[in-house]
Amino acid sequence: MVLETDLRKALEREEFVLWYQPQINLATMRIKGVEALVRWNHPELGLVPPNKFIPLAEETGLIVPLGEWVLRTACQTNKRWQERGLQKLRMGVNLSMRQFRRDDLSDTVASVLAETGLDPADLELEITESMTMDLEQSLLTLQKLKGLGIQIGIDDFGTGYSSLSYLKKFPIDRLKIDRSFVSDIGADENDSAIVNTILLMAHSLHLKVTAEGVETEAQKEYLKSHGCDDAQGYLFSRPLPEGEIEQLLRAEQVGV
Ligand code: G
Ligand code: G
Ligand code: MN
Ligand code: NA
Repeated sequence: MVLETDLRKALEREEFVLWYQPQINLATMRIKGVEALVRWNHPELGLVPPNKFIPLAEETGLIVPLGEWVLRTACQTNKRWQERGLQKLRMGVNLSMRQFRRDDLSDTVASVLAETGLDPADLELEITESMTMDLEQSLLTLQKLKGLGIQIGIDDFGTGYSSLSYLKKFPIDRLKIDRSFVSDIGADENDSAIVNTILLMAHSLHLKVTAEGVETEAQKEYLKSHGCDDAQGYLFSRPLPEGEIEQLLRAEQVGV
C-alpha cells in the first residue's frame, strides 16, 4: 500500500517520470501532439501506474507540488524536442481538481511557460467535466488560463453527467471522447450514435475532437470518415518513455 510519507519522499527524491502517448492527426496520419502521463519509478516496486498513487496524492494535497512538477517537466521536454529540431507538438497535461481550484493556477502556468520558454500554444491542459461543477468559478479560471494563450481540452468527455450548457460558455478548444464510447464503435449502434453526435456538436461549436482509446483499424477508419480530428490509443502507440518518443518523431521526420 502506498503511504503519504512514501509519496512525499518520492517527490523529494525525484522518483517520478513522465511517459508520453502520441496523438495522431487522422487527416495526415502524423503525430500532432502527445499526452504526458506520470509514473512513479519506485526503487523496489518498479514503475507504479498513476491509478495507484494519484488518488492519495489528491487526498493529501501532494498533487499540487506533483502536478507542478509534471507541468514543468512536460513543458521543458516539449521545448527540448523543438530545440533538437523535431516538429512542433501540442503537449497535453492532466490537471486534477485540487490544482484547478487553486487561485494561483494561472500564475503557476504563466511562470512555468516563462521559465521553459515554451510557446503557450503548444501546451494543452486537460480538465474533466466533473471539475467544472461550479460554473462561474470555472469560467473565471478558464478565462485566466486562456489569457495566457494555452489550449484547453475536456478529458473523458461524455462521462461527467454535467449540463452541456458550459460548452457554449467556456473558452475551450477540444473535447476528448472517452474511450468507453470509442471501444464499441461498429459493435454497438448506440455508442456509434454518441460518437457521431459528439463530433457534430463539437464541430458546430468550433471545437476540435480527439478520440481516446483507439485500438482497432475499424475504429480508426470510422472516426476518420466521420471527421474526427485526432486519435490516441494502443493502435498507434502505448505511452512511451521520452527517449522512445523522440525516436518515433525522428523516424516520422525522415519519412520512415
Ligand atoms: O497512464 P495511465 O493510462 O495509467 O493513466 C491513468 C490515469 O491517471 C488517467 O486517468 C490519467 O488521466 C491519470 N494521470 C496520468 N498522469 C497524470 C497527471 O500527471 N496528473 C493527473 N492529475 N492525472 C494523471
Ligand atoms: O484518463 P486519461 O484519458 O487522462 O488517461 C489516459 C489513459 O488511457 C491512460 O491510462 C492510458 O494508458 C490509457 N490508454 C491510452 N490508450 C488506450 C487504449 O487504446 N486502450 C485502453 N484501454 N487504454 C488506453
Ligand atoms: Mn487525459
Ligand atoms: Na481520458
